[in-house]
Amino acid sequence: MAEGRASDSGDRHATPAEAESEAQRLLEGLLAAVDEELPVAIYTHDQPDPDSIASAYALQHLLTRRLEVDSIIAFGGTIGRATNRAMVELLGIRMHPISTVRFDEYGTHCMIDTQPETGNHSIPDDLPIAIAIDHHPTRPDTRQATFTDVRTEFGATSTMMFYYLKGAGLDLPTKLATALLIGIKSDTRGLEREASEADLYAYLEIFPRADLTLMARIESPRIPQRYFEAFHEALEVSALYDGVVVADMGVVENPDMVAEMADFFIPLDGADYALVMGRNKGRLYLSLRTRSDEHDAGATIARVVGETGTAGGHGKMAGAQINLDEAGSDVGDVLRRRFLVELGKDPDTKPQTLIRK
Ligand SMILES: [Mn+2]
Repeated sequence: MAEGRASDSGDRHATPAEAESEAQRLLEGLLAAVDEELPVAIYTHDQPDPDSIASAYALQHLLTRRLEVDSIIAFGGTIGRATNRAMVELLGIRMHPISTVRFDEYGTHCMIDTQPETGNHSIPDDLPIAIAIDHHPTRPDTRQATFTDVRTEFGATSTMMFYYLKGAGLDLPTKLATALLIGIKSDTRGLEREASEADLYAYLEIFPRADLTLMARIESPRIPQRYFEAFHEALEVSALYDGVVVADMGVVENPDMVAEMADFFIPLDGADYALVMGRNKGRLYLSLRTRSDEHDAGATIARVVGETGTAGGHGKMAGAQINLDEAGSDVGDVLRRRFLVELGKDPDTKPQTLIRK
């Protein structure tokens, strides 16, 4: 195994027994980090995905049932993907835009599926974080939360939360079970990507408790027309460079579209990497997917953006953001070239267009 891949699939060996005993051991520390006098705020990363939504919902349930504290779930950016919106609406999960949160009304600030220094959230830098639970690699410079649980051997934070709920002896209400199932399923792409035995076991145990009809409606939502337009644009600008799809979509209506297109391109026959870029509200968003073990997605995208932005992710999927005020107008091209060099490709390769006119 190559160096610098400590976080990827080779390490995903968590067993259900380990996961369960570890959750039991950590549970009291988690609960002790909560100020029971005031409501709790739980923050997901920006453009929350099903795993972050489900795990925030699970943390809310745990705190309600064990401590009887009130809590809110807050997110930055937008809930863009139709399936994520359907998840929130059909499961009745209340999510507050972080811009509406008055931080001083909450006694405990929790981050879930993200960490302080990742740059993929909208939490003020000086906010004291009591609880951070995540499965992405720990940032070397992560500010310490009172309680931190970062374990990269799990394919989903939803899996970690499942074991906390189990460790606390709590039942899984149907909607929460449905949310967690979708969370695990989507972060591991149906248990195929970076899933450990503990993820699989959690999935199997949650499965009979979930509402599968509701899950199907969430996973196959109605799609707005503008989505098809964005799709069309992404196809038109996409190019194939020696096993690498690159698509710079220009301005996108919501940043989630960038990740969605990266997911769309990666199954392409002959492609091992898909990098999609899009601009929204002064920021450039990048999303990388890989099908190869040769380059770790998280480490690669971090090197591509370097000091110019923030990056995060793991073995097979990663994202980054750059502030466009600090970048040149040719930033898309610069990043594309740097990315190809990172992969050991010639940046001057003439690309094939994906769609023949
Ligand atoms: Mn996740």
